[in-house]
Amino acid sequence: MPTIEEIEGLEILDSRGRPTVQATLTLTGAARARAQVPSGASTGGAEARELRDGDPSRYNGLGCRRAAENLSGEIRATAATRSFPDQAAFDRFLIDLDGTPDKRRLGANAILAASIAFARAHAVERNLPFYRHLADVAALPRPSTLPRPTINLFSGGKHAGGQVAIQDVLVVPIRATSTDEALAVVAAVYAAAADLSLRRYGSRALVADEGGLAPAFPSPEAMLDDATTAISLAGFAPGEDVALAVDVAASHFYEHGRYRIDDTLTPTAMIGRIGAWLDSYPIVSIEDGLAEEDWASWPLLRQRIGQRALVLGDDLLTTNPDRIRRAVAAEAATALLLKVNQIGTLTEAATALGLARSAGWSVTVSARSGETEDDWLADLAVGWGGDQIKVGSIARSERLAKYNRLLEIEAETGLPLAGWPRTGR
Ligand code: 2PG
Ligand code: MG
Repeated sequence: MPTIEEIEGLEILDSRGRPTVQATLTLTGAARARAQVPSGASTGGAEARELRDGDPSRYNGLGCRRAAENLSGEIRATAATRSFPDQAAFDRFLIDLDGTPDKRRLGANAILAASIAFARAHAVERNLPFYRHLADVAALPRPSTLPRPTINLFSGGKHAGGQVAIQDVLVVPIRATSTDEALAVVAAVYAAAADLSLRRYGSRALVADEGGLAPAFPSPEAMLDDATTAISLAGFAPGEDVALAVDVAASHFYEHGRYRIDDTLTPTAMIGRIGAWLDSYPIVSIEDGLAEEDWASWPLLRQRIGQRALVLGDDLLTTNPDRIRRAVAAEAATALLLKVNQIGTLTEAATALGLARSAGWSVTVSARSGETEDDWLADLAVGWGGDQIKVGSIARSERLAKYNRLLEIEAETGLPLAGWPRTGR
């Protein structure tokens, strides 16, 4: 293994105009790579902690200069001239150097940037496409499928100023057989939804944080109804050609044991409401249908809908091996939303992936609402055999960078799209 020659951190801006971190890592022999990290808005309570400067006079306290300095300073000083046998050893070094359980000292943002830049530099060194190297990092076979895109259509919750409680309604091109076809299908549904939003709400096609349309829906049901109508208007059969996925993001409207969605619902009533959505709309996946700490209710949700839709955990699991183990034991979910920055290193995220796979779960590899033009997520989703990828809408270049990279990988490999997972595990 080559030694590390240089690591540099830089504060850059994400798609919301908020600071984030970039790392550039050089190996002896000149292999050099950079990585930019994303940042969430509807973050789970158990996520690893980004380091923010807290200086109110700059970016409202959100600056990342200290995180960038930790890369150019302490991490560089300790890692440079050292050789690490593999990704796991480098990530272990970062975790130990930080010394906190949630990576708050050096910053999970700085640590993840270093972890991904290290992986990418080694892919360059090995002269391999990044997705192939990432498969090796996780000890996985060469990829045999590409992840099926699940693409944001309508936004609410924390991504759209809270005009409706649920956060995302996504389009799932279940019949498409290629990324190319999937994107064309979703673009047609998106265009139909934009027309519908104008006619129904007088809302022009201005977009929310992830590129989704965000008219003032009077209720979650109106949002689901309009999404189903848009599928038909675009000429597709709802539930046969194109289905829906919902990120309820219920942690963000959960207070004192109740769900404030419009009415204030008990967990049992919330599960009933979700069950009714599945009866009325072509929904194949429910993400964070319940709050991250409502552990007692998740198994009931799975019993109620698990035969018909994925029970996908985001805030519930935060890509955290301990939480995934607990959820597997409790039969709380059937699918993992994998976001590397929730846990902070590639190695820990690979452990999370392995646990989900051992439980027979499906895996959706996901971007964050605050993204950058970096496209490593596409390589990760391919290399790690993700069943689905969730990047946001089919608008805005921080999203399209990932779709464009998937198109490139598809053209290069000719791999087929992963089938929609069987539910009812
Ligand atoms: C989510 C993500 C992406 P955020 O909740 O799944 O949509 O949002 O990055 O704000 O946590
Ligand atoms: Mg989510």
